[in-house]
Amino acid sequence: MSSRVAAALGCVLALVAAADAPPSYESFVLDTGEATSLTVLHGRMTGGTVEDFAVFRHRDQDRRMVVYAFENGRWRENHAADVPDDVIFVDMMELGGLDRLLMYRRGHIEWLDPETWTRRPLVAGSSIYNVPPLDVPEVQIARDLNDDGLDDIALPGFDGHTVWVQRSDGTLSGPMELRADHSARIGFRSSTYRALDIYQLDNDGDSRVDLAFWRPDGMTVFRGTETGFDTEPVLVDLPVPVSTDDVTVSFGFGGDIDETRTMLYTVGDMNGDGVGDLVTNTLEIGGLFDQTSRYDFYFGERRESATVFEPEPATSISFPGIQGVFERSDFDGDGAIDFGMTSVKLGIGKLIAVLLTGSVSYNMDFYFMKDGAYPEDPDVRRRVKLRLDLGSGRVAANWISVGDFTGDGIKDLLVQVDASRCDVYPGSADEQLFAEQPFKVDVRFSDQGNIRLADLNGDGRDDMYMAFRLEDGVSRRIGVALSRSAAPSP
Ligand SMILES: [Ca+2]
Ligand SMILES: [Ca+2]
Ligand SMILES: [Ca+2]
Ligand SMILES: [Ca+2]
Repeated sequence: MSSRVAAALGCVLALVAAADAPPSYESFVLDTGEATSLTVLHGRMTGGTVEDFAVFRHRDQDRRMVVYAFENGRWRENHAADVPDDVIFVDMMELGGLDRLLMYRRGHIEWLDPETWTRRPLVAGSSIYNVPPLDVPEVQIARDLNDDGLDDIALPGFDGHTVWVQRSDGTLSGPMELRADHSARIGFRSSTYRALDIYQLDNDGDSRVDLAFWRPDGMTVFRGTETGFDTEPVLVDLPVPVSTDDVTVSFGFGGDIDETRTMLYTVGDMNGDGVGDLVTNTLEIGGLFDQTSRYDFYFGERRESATVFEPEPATSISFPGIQGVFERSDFDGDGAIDFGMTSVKLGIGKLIAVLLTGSVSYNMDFYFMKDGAYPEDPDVRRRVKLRLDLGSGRVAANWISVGDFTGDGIKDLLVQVDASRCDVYPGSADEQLFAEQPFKVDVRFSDQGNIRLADLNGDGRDDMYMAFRLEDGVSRRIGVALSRSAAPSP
């Protein structure tokens, strides 16, 4: 073998090895001090190649913010300041190609200019949130309403939303008032207002996104226009009566707990035909160990520039127990939405097993839509264990999520094993959905927190972070696992 061929072969082998090497992550911990509450936003505010964290914390009467920037391979405090007394909530928005930290004070949306760390006015608008709370909450007002790839603003008010649409030059349109009845509702057992959810569908079939809001007798729909949204709504009937309130179920022995509740789960195109569909979620409770949860799909049909729904659902995802959606996306790329559900069946046997072993297993079920229907049984089922500390009653949750950790565009499954380890099952793009064997990622998290995914360093692979509490109950940390672009050479 000539040395040239050997060199080329070596090069090829190195490439193969690099492709097969498990993606590696580098772990960090940010010490965010003692706090009663922590709000964590991220965005590219200070420049550089990695997004910054904007962390807000409160303790007693103190509200502080710290911006952490990633410089020279480590995180450091770039800016720290008191949060002004009049700030009611915060959010992050991409505007004109830059990430801007929005701060809402009564009657005004402002943004924090990272050049001077002073607030600058953006737009004026009133909200149901009009008193600064003790903490600094995130309220998501920035989102892409018309699906053109640019963040817009929807500010919830008492009688609807005020909407600003971002134009292609990075400026905002004038305010549009989308008035919907019951746009604010009183939270159960609390006096906090909660804005109505915003649903997106193309109701009239002109290829523009329309915005829909639930009302007791149907939906209020605002038509998308060339410059924003028509403020004169149309009413759309729903095939079944649904509520949008959170289900609160109390289990009691001896009492009558037979109950059936149907809620609006979402509105949007599920089967990929371009027409919005309706999804409801029904929980039937026949007793303590007798629940059925079901998602019903009513496919929309377009008639005379309007969307109508058949009275009967076209397909359902049903489970004899409790189930909830943890992922909703098109896994196999055929245009129809697929579901990842967590499910658990309660029963005496299961409760005894919990007491004996201190752990309970639940299912991760994946349902693929094929020919306009979901299967009766899940296409793929994985079992995950949940550990319970029977002494403290605390649940050490295995966090599960779906993201792209390998950067190949196929979704991978993330399962948190414990505070220092996550398993990633690479997406296999076949009927197995995920590889049998995971690769391990060392993390510095807690086993009692939620892992958040975002591509912080912009390399096409999801990074992870988790805000958590230490054992003392007040010290807070943020664990970060950043994808490493190349495996370190041996
Ligand atoms: Ca937009
Ligand atoms: Ca559809
Ligand atoms: Ca699909
Ligand atoms: Ca990344």
